[in-house]
Formats: sequence, structure tokens, C-alpha cells
Amino acid sequence: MPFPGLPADFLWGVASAAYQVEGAVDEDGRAKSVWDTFCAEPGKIRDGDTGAIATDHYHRYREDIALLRDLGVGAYRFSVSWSRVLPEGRPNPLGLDFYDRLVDELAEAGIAPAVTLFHWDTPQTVEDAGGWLNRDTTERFAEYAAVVAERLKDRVKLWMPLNEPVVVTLFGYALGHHAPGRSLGFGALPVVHHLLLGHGRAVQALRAAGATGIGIANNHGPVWPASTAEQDTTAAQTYDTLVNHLFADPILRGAYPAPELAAAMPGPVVEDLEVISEPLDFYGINYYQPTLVGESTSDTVEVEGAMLPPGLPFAPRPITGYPVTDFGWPVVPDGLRETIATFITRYGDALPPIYITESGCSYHDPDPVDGRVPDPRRIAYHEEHLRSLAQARAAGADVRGYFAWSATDNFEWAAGYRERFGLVHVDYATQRRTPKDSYHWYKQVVS
Ligand code: PNW
Repeated sequence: MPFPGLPADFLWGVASAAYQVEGAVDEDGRAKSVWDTFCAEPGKIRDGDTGAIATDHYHRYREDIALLRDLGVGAYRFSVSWSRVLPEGRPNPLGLDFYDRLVDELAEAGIAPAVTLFHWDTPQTVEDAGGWLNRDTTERFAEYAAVVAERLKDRVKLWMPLNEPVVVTLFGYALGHHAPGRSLGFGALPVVHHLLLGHGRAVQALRAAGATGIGIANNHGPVWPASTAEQDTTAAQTYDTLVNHLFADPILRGAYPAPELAAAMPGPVVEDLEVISEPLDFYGINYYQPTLVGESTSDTVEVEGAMLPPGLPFAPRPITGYPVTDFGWPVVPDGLRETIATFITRYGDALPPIYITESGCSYHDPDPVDGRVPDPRRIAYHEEHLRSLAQARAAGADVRGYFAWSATDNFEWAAGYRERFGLVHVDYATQRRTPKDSYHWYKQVVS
């Protein structure tokens, strides 16, 4: 039964990422990534969890794809592990073979592959050479993109070189509670430029290899001022510029949102922006939550488990008046419509068709009883976000698909395995998969 307000040819999908599901970190020639290193550091991950086994998807992908086939989705978004494909910088046939088998298995199930090339797992050797602080990484990334494209291009529907560069910059290099664990504050600004340039160069490499359907998966959400007072609206604008415009303007407008930001970037910025703004076939938005922002306070502020340094010209505040997930994130479905509306206003004709490349929620679901996992709040979450999407479409937005995060429960980065985003429950002790009620609900929606 189609969802009211969404078209018959709407692309329904689910999403995942390599380090969150694959496991098999030492198999078939895979090298270490920054996440292997980070997880080995005591105290970084809740309960000392690591992605070493995760959902064992590397070995169980057939079972997982059978679940997706039964679910009836048209697309599966997954990420390729750079460290599997190019350990030590040279192509690894066994690593490539895995993704080849995965893509073939999907094709057989009638599911279109949507491939992310970088979902945060930089090879450790690349990080040791400076990682995203080093301009050379953009070239290494383009070489990797070319290798994957050469192998998979005939079967992949959508390509996303990057997932959420804002999270890599902020959590990985500015605040340090994600890999590679650097706490550089505004010293992380070069990372923004190199991630964006890496994106642009990868887009060029994908096109040169003959790939089609090229975009990005970028995290966005509304930034609301804490009050109408000028100090708060100014602080909110600054924050909006840093988390939203900084990562979208260079791609969609070929410019940084403020001259000070352009001036803070390394290298020949004007020439680089030409590469960064290579036209895209689609723009992917990952939507989770809005942020309420007020003027700076002297108190330290926590953002998603990271402490913000004092002295910043803004301070995120807790959002009240909405339900929260078990991860503590506010559930604000209208924020999705609002995000899309803001994009249409800001970018107009420069905005390609949109896909929602992620949206989802973590609830600490009960263990399965008689093969059932009731998760009514997850059903409500997706239903309300889809309604919000239908409103965006009714207002004229060209939104073509929705990927629920996530297919199965998985390794939720610094929060470990406690957070469960999946439509399918995973019992980590046995690796047993149990479709939750939300899976059965989504199946009705996508059919
Ligand atoms: C995304 N926030 O990360 C990632 O793409 C996924 O790998 C991850 O599992 C999923 O969302 C759930 O966290 C985000 O602070 C990290 O709003 C942080 C935020 C949003 C998304």
C-alpha cells in the first residue's frame, strides 16, 4: 500500500555502514582503519564495545539480503570499507570480491545497491600520513573511488562518496569523541576543505569511470534560535553556518558561506571550489534532529556525548516539548519538511533531486519473545517522518526516496551496541536476527 502523498515510483530503502555491521576486521587482507584503533583505546566506547564482530554481516550478508528481499525494499544503502579494498594503498582482490558478491546477491534479490565510499573508516595508514588534515588524502580517496567504480559501476544505482562530513569534522577532529579522536577545535577547519575536495575528486573519478547516479549523504537539520533576542538569533545563525551551510554551499553554490571561512581554508580555494561543486545527480539528506541554539554561556555544554570547549559564540540547548528517543534525541518530524524547505529556498534551481539517505531512531527494544519485538515508537517515528516528507513533496520538493536507518541493529560508534536503530533486532550473543514490528510495518508501506 503506497504511503499517502508519496508516488508509486518512490525509492524505498534501508541503510547501513561497513564498520557498523561487517565485523571480520582481520579477514581477507583488510587493514586497520581509524575505528579499529579508536575502539582499542580504553574508555572511548561505551562498555568497551568494538566493531570487531558487529553483526557479522561479512559472513551473514546472504541471510541479511534475504531479509531485505522479504522486506520488499527497492534499494539497500551500504558502505564499502576503504581498508578492505585498498589496504596499504594497493587493490586487494579479496576485499573487492566481497562487494562484488554483495552487489550480485542484491541484484538477484531485485534490490538496487546504493554505495557510500566513506562512512568514517579512514585506513589507519592514511590517517598516519595526516588523514583529512593532509591534502594528499583527497588524491588517495579519488584513487580508491576509481577502483571501486571500475568494479561495481555497471550495477550500482546511487553513489555517495561521503557520509556526513560534518560528523567526521566535528566529532572526529574538533571534539575527539569519534575516531581519529583529535580535539583540534577550529583547528579542524582544514578537514572540512579536504573532505569536500575529496568528495569533488571522487565525483570526477566516478564520472570518468562511467558511473551514474552520483550524490552525497550529508547530515542536515534546522537550527532554531533559543529566543527572538538578537544574541540568540545571531548565535543560531553562526551555528547554522558551521553545521549546515559550510557543508552544502561549496557543493551546491561553489562558495563558502562566509569570507572568513574561505580564508581559513588551505590550498588554492577558488580552484578547489570548482572541483567541489561538480554537478550532482542527487543530493542526499540524513535527517535526525533540529538543534536549539542560544548565545554563549560560561557553562560547559555537552553535544551528543562530547564536551564543547568554553568561549564559543554559541551554545546548543536542550529541546523541550517533544518526545525523545532512548538515545535522548528529540523526535521532531516536521524538522524534515523544514530542512527540505530551507534547502529549496537557499539553493533553488541548483538543488538536484533529493533522497533522504538516512532517518531513524534508537530505542532500547525488548528481547524477542515468541519471535516478536514490539517497537511501536519506531513505527510512529518513521510514519511521522514520512508524513513530513509527503508534506514537503506537496509543497513542490522533488524528493525521490527514503532510506530508514538502519536495516539491522548495529555498532552505534561511541555509544556501542546499546543503541538499537534497526528494523531487525540482532541478538549479539547468537547473531540471531528477528524482524521487529517496525519491519513488518515498513513492509506494508514499501509494497
Ligand atoms: C549518523 N547527531 O550519524 C550516521 O550516518 C550513522 O552511521 C549513525 O549510526 C546514525 O546517524 C545514528 O547516529 C549521526 O548528533 C551522528 O544528530 C550524530 C547525529 C546525527 C547522525
